[in-house]
Amino acid sequence: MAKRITIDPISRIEGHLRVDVEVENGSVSNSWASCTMWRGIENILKGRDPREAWLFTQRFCGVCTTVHAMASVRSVEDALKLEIPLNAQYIRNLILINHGLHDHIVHFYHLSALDFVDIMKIPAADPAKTSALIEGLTNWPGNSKKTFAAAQDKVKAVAASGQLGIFTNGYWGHPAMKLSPEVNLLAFAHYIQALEYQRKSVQAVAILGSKSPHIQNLTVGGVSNAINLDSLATLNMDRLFMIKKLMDEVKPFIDQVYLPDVCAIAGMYADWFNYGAGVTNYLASPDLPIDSKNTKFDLPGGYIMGGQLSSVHRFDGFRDKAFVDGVTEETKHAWYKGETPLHPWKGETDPEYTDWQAEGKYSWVKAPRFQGQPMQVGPLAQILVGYASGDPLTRKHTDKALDLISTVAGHKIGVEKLQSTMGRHVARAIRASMLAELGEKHWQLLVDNIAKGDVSIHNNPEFPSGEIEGVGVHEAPRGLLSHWTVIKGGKIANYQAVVPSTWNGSPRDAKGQHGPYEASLLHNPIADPVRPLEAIRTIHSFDPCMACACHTFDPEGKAIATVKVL
Ligand code: NFE
Ligand code: MG
Repeated sequence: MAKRITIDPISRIEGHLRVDVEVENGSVSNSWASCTMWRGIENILKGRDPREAWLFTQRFCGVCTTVHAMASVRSVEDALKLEIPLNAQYIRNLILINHGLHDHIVHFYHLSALDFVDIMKIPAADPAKTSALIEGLTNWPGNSKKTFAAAQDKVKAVAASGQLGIFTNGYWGHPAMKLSPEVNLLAFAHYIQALEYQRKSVQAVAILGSKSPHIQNLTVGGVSNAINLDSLATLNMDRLFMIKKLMDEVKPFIDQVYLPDVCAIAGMYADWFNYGAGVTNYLASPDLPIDSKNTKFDLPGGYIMGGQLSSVHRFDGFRDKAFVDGVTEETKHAWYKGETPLHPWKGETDPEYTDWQAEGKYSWVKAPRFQGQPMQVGPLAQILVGYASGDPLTRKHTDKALDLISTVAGHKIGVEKLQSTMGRHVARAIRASMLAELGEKHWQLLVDNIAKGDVSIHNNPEFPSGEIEGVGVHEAPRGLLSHWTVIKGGKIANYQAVVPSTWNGSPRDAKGQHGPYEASLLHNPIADPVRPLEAIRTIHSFDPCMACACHTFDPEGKAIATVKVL
């Protein structure tokens, strides 16, 4: 007899996610992912000026605000066929890179590492042994015995107080926790250091974007960062070097701490390369354009169906025909009206709440499909598309990571193994190391372009009286983001956001096909149904953001909590 476990809310994510799993013989046999809130910002946009849509859309989320600003201006620019000055492309790219770095660091250390790291084992660690473990492997100054002893003292003080604060409700002592006290201490010391480094990346975003979250510097047509090297009030060498300094500090953290930590933990938990593959269709967008017309990119995009890396299709730009023609959203199992799959330009946002129904409607997330199939998006999709299509930067960083994981695991872990719960963590760390390298490149591109005397930052949009359609895509930290806009007489006639967590957190479609979260939970082991740590590991590996996914609040404010976790 299957036992139903409801986990509501899933915490250490953004927004409100409920997951139900049925467990039979210690393994998940059925699953549902449900987003329990809704806002309807897409409806608020109707009738508004397309030049201000980005200010609204970045309020979809409190985490990836910039990405919705970027996708929004790109959608309007696409409709207008507007070229973007090089300086504006590079400034935008630097924002996206630094935002991505902040996001990936936070996701690993603060939102998911404690699924694998048992901090309650730390008091038993020997800080000298922790330091000896990695001696000679990196030059990172934060790996001394003294640093580890200080981190251990923090944990001891918290434990002695009897009040675990933010560490209450963790699954400490769970049988699926496997690390030695020394490795737990290493990861926790880096958890504390990571707080400092994620902040540096946000600072770089804020210098260019005027603030973060919710940047202020975009325009439809470019950016508003006036460039004048002789002025104190504009983007000048002083500001540019502030950004460079921050990136120069974060890159070693990525290369010497984040990536090695993920690879070490992955090698020690190598069994997690065998669970959580779920939907093995992958979709990613090209990004970091390096020309004004958006035809050349530093990050590759495309799609892979059925896990067949040999059959990768690359997208040739933001508006690849296969992509634009292939996307629909459906609502058979989502709390919206309508049964027919709709292309986003024809999309509707018409709520119809029914309560949670296992066979009926059960989520505020729509079900996006590509060529009728559920698709997994995120760093894993991007790394697999890049690797399979021979992108040199992706290959370089991926091979380095796989070597390290294989050494720790004691057996070879190939690229195909990344199709798993652990693979999503590894892919995110690989992507971060690529972004850190590309940050240096795009900073130099910007400085060199300004040095040529080019200070152009904006091309003026002009709206025709007829109807035009645009799509704005961005490879956000959680994967492919697309904003679809229809403009009539200079006003927004329709607006739909198809967001990374909508793809991954999708409910079943009309054919009954599970979305990626749901599919990835199937066959996961569950050692203890009262403490379903393994289900949490798999869900967290996607880095869910339900605020983005449903763009909201349950009008009923209904709590159905059965299990709560850290
Ligand atoms: Ni709210 Fe987001 C990212 C976007 S995920 S975090 O990345 O877009 O749905
Ligand atoms: Mg939407």
